[in-house]
Amino acid sequence: MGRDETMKISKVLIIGVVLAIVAYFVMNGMKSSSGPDGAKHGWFSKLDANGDGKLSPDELKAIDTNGDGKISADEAKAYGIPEGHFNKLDVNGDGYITQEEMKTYGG
Ligand SMILES: [Ca+2]
Ligand SMILES: [Ca+2]
Repeated sequence: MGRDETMKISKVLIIGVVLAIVAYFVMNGMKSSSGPDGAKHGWFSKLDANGDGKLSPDELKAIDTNGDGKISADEAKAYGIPEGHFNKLDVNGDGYITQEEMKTYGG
């Protein structure tokens, strides 16, 4: 196998990977602009940076402005989460959304 051939194959691979990445972002962009008819809401897609439908601790940090590891009603409001969603997410009703509680919503 010649050197040129190897180069050609890796070029095709790179193009394939780039196309897959572009397609992934295009699809995600369409999802978040399609409005509230999906199961997930706008703030959720905004928060779910990698688009896997779940919120990781890192993603939750975007709302947790005081860094105590849980989301208070004020932090949720500041991020644009409607009060009704907050109450639904706060499963045990202690006034905070923990990562566990977010999991039950996302998963
Ligand atoms: Ca907090
Ligand atoms: Ca709670």
